[in-house]
This record gives sequence, C-alpha cells and structure tokens, in this order.
Amino acid sequence: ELEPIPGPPGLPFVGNISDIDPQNPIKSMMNLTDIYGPIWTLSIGSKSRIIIASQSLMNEVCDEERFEKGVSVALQEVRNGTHDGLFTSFGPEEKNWGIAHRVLMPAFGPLSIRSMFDEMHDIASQLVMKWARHGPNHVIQVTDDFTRLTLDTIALCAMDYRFNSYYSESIHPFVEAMSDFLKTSGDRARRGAFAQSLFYREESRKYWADIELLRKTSMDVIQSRKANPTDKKDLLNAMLNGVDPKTGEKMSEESVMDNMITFLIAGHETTSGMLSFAFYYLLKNPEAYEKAQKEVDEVIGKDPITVEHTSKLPYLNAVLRETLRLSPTAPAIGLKPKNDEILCGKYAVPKGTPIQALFHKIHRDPAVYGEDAEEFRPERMLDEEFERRNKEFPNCWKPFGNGMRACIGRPFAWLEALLVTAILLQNFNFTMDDPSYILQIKQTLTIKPKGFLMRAHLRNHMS
Ligand code: MNH
Repeated sequence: ELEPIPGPPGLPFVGNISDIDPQNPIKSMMNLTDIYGPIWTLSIGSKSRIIIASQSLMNEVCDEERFEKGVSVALQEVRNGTHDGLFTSFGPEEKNWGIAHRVLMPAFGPLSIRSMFDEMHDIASQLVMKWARHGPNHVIQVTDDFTRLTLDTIALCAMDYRFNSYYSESIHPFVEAMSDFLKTSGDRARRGAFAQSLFYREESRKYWADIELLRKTSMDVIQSRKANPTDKKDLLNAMLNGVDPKTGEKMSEESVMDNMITFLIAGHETTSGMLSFAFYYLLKNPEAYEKAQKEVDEVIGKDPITVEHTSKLPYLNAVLRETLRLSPTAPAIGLKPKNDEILCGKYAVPKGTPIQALFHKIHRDPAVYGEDAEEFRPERMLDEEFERRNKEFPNCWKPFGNGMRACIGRPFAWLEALLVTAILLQNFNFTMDDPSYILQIKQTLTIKPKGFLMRAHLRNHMS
C-alpha cells in the first residue's frame, strides 16, 4: 500500500522556505528529520525534493541500477564555471565525463598519489614553520591556515603552480576569484531567476568576470606547460598526455581547463574542513588526542616523516574516518531515480525527483552506530570494526559519495590529511584558544567549524 511522504506543511508560492535557516541549513534539516523521520519532502518555491536520513534509505539509493547522481541547483551554478568537468557533469551521458574519468582514474590512484608526497610535505613544512615562528601567543585561525595549505598543495601537485599563500598577506587574485565565484554560486542557487536578472546586475557582472579570470589563468598554465613540456608526473601532464583506452581520444583543451578548475574547487575546502574538524575533535577529546600523538611518537618519533610512515598510522586513520562521520565536509549529495520508483516499499518517487542524502543523520543512525552514535570515538573506525560494520550495514559511511560518481580525489585528500595531522602532532602541542568553545558550523557548499581558534606550542623534544 502506498503512503504519502511526510514533511512540513508549506505555504503557497514559497513552500517551506521559512523552515530552513539560510545561515545553518544543516541544523534545520536535522531538526526536521527529528520531527518527520528518516524520509520527508521539502518544497522551496514550486520545486520539491526528498530528504533521506538513514542508512537503510542510503543503501537503497546507492543502487546504481535504480538511482544516479542528480546535479543540485547549487552545482548547476558551479557548472557555469566548470561545465562538464567531472564534478559538475551530468555523467556518462556527456562524452567528456567518460574520457576524463578514464584518463584521470589512474592518475588519482594510490601509487600515483604517493609520488606527490614530497610536494605535499613541502607545503606541510611551510605550515609547521609558520606556526613555530609565531609561537604559542599567536591565535591560529584554524580553517584559514588549513585552507592556505590545501590550496597550495593541490595547485602544486596538480599543475606545478605555487600560490605561496603563506608568504603574502594579500590573497592571490585567482584564489579570491574562486572563493567569490563559489559563494555567489551558492547565493544564486537560493534565488529565483527572476530576482536574479532584476536585482543582482553588479553581482552578476563580477560573477562572470571571476569565471573569466579562473579560465584565463588555467589556460595560461596549460599553454605554458605546452610550451615548456616536462616529464613531471602531475595531474596536468596526465590530462594533456593521457589517452582514453575506450575511445582512443585525448581530453580536449576545454575539458582540461574545466577539470583543472574543478580540482582546485573540489580539492581544497573539503580537505581543509576535514583537518579543521579533526583538530577540533582531538582537542575536545583529550584521550583520543593522547592516543593519536602517542602513535605518531612511536611510529615516526623525531624522524622526518616519510610516505611509508603514513601507512602505519591506524589510529590517525580512524580519527579522520570518525571526523568525516560526524562532520562530513561535503554534507550532502544529490541523487535521482532513473525511472519511477518506490522507496522503502511504500513511497512513490517519480523519475528524476531530486533526492538529497543528509550525511549528518545517515552517519549517526542509531541502528548502525548504537547508543553513542553522537560521540567522537575513533576506536569504532579501526579497520576490523570498520569493515565488519560496512558489511553488516552497507553504505553506512559515505562521506566521499557513491559508485562511479564518488570522489576521485579521495586518495589525494587522505594522504595529505594523514601527513598534515602527523607532522603537526609531531611538532606541536595544541590547546584550544577558548576551552569553552562550542562547535558552530559555517556552511557554503562545504562545512567548516566557525570561529575555531587554537594555539601551537612547539614541542621541546625536537633535536
Ligand atoms: Mn571530492 C566528488 C567529497 C576531496 C575531487 N567528492 C566528490 C563527492 C563527494 C566528495 C561527496 C561526490 C559528489 C556528488 O555526488 O555530487 N572530496 C570529498 C571530501 C574530500 C574530497 C569529503 C576531502 C576530505 N575531491 C577531493 C579532492 C579532489 C576532489 C582532494 C581533487 C583533487 N571530488 C573530486 C571530483 C569529484 C568529487 C573531481 C567528481 C567525480 C565525478 O563525479 O566523476
């Protein structure tokens, strides 16, 4: 027997617009889940979508025979700058997605990523140097410094370009254009096209100028690489030289540019947020902090950290997994049914209906994680338990998305985050600037801890 999907009653014309706090959509959606249960509908204006918030529903929509990625309104705006690049593409129906996917999969494989370790280490050492020089009286704006780190790292590894964010007070014009472009993409997605065309002329002009600047800078980098070829194994060379085994084609210059911008966009905020939340959780949980630092001291000691060390840090690995469980820095993904569907055996969902998977709730499903689902407990994420749980409750932990549209940058982000967490714990003792700090979230396309500050005390064990 079919049933209607529950949800908050909407007003005419605006729907449920007043049910969602634009400053903190995640929090609103979590509250609505507490009221309406693990599946509910929400309408904004004339458009409605379905929110899912449990492991069993997530497991259902991860079936790629029945469901596929849906490009959300926010991603459609980002698409103005990155077109059919991997992240904003509609998928295999666009030829460039398949070519780029097949050319880039090996370039993002674990082996290839491990060869980027020295460059990651170069940038991570700059952060260590900065915090060491500033000393323990300096209040660290955690997410700002991690964002400098992740952006410099992806630019260096992807295209051998140095933003040198630690050496200049002003923001690099490319970086500024990118962050303004992302913010405006989010704002535009929340507005109707009508209001957009009437009231936001100046913003629109700047928006398209920012896109132009991103594209021109990327084109310059591509042209200069073509003029001065190297045999460096970076992502740019992989894109310029790689041949798609299926079609025998190379990526077009446009597609290289779209994906270059895509890596910078998709590859920095999420990783920076993950590092920020990881340090927040470690500082809030002294036992976990101690275990993490002890592991670093035992495995690495005072030696320079190497790529081999990073595979011998099971506890740090679990800390990062647990961080993304509680604070998935890409907080939701969009899906849609390929045909008319029935969810849960009783809810009719017409073909193409937007579905949003709410990771904050899926990752705290008490049926999967038990009584202490809300607590930060890295032990539950050690390999054995992690794998056992994933078998018993498939798709219960999905911070990198699903199937063929899952994150291609996962090995990159993971290696970078392990290295950075380890090198920081090795060199510093951290304290929270305000021990009574209560976690608040700043949400754009991604989430970050708002106003999280810490101090770094150089450890005197260094030789
Ligand atoms: Mn990443 C897709 C999360 C780091 C490049 N990424 C996704 C998706 C999630 C995600 C979720 C699926 C989006 C969707 O279904 O709409 N990504 C993360 C997280 C981190 C991350 C949580 C770090 C932590 N991502 C990175 C890094 C890069 C990157 C680093 C690049 C260097 N991600 C991508 C690309 C895609 C993607 C490209 C799109 C892949 C595709 O659809 O073919």
